[in-house]
Amino acid sequence: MSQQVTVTEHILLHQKMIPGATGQFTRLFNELVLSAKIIARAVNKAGLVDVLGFTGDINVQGEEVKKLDEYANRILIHRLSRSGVLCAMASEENADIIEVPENFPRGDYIIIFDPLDGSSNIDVNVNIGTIFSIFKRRSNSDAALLSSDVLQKGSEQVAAGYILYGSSTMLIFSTGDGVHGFTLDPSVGEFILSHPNIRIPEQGKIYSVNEGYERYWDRDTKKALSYFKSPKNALRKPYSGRYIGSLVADFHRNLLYGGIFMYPADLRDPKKPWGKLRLTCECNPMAFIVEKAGGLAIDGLKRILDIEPEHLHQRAPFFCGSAKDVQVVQEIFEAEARRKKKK
Ligand code: FBP
Repeated sequence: MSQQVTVTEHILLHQKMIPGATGQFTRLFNELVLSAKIIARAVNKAGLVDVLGFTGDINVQGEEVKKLDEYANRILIHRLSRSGVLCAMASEENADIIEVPENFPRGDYIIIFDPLDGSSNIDVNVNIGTIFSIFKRRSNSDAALLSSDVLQKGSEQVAAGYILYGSSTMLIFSTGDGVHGFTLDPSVGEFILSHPNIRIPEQGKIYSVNEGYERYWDRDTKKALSYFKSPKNALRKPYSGRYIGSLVADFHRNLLYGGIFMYPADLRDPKKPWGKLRLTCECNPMAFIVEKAGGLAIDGLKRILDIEPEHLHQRAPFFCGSAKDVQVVQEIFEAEARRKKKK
């Protein structure tokens, strides 16, 4: 029987490699893994229990809240509070920073999460996921927590990843040294290492974007799309278009096959010309993963992980995937920026 490595073993091995490690991270990760198993159980039998449809509430994003989204959010907050190593949490579903209840010990870690990504696909049994981003507080542990502790640049993440609830449940993450994939074996209830050291192909062959919004895009974004659809691109044939509408699912496919995911800025609402995806709980963790796997993530011009967040629910244009594909997009945006400068 091949050597089966569980995620807990993997994290303990990682902990051994960190001088002065306290075990705090392992305890946090154990609660995250337990939350994933509980949410996966609800997702797997969603059609049989009352977790489909809406709760009737509207969240801080102005979106109708899905029951499974609310359930996943509750499970994560409940379990993570009990890790005893957090000083704060933040969720896509909560307007403000979530305090750790007084009656639980606290630590120096901060976790930001999107409890259930791909909410438009929840009720139709299409892949959805949970996305997480982990930081260490910067201010002194004895002092009051500062918003700058939570609003750190993505490059300061100590770990990030996602859980994909699909034909199988997978956990993909990085603590900085490589990207690793674990598959949940329901028969033993353990996440087993199935995809060690994932590397995204340098050259992609797939583009993922909601072309339904093309009319609202700027000229650079349209130019980028026509590059991927042109037989004159580096691939010498049009890329294949794939769009599931769940960031985790589209990202995961491109991570393994190579390609580019794009959620560009658009002018549907001129007051909000920066696209849909949230910098702190969607773009930053996915950018961390793709970079550790050899890819790139930009907002058109700037590296996503270098963006200084101004507020918790800030949105950013997102171009992410195989290095050569993202570089093409960056060159198009930079050429336009140079042209404008010359004017
Ligand atoms: P949620 O986290 O609310 O699901 O929003 C994010 C998301 O669903 C992404 O997973 C996906 O890539 C995108 O929105 C789909 O948006 P659109 O329907 O506009 O293409």
